[in-house]
Amino acid sequence: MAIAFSYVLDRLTTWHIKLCGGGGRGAVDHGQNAGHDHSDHKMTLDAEGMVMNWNDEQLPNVCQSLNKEYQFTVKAGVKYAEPFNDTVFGFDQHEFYVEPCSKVTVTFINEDEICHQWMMHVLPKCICQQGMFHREAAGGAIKVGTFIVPSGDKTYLAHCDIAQHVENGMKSQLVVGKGSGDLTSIPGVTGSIWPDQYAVPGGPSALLAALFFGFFCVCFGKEAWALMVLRGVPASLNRHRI
Ligand SMILES: [Cu+2]
Repeated sequence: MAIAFSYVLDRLTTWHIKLCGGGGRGAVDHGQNAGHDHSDHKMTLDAEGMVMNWNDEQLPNVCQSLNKEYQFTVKAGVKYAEPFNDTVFGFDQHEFYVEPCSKVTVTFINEDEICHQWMMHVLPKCICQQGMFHREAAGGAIKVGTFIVPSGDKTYLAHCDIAQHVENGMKSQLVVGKGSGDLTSIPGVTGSIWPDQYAVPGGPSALLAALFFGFFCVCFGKEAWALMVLRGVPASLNRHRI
């Protein structure tokens, strides 16, 4: 029985890794990262993703009682990156404000066909194992998870941890109390540290010349091209005079 259960768990894990890009460019093989062994995390895992280190009851010692409860819905998908330069992946919202000592439930909806995540680090370990709340949803899946925020004012990064997703826009900030300042490169909130460059070879004058040439060709069509050839512009194409 134990062997059968182990085999099923192994197949399910392998399926999940394949489904979510494990082992490739987007690998999140936590078990093999030095110092990041998550094998003892509290975790639910199925074909649609996983929820890790949820907490819906353990308050920090300094919190006398639960302050408030919040319900957020977060959508993930490449279409949410469209309004922002320098991004490829995105969330539909990038800021969340909560009071300290509060319970936060996030419904995470993945609208893409690839796997996405919504996770936070550096939470106190007394209320969250390894200080990390983590959620992953396969393409088209929905995952719900709950955690409790600490008593202090702090701004936390909430992001997708798949390779190149956070670097390309899949990040947001959760502000507890007054927060500790905006994080960098949050789409729609703070500017990018390394904005993409869209330089035109030759500078603005070359761009104006190209636009003028295009306008000229559109307005005069074949006549313009024939005139250029007969006038020797460009000279290398001027073979019709021979
Ligand atoms: Cu992602």
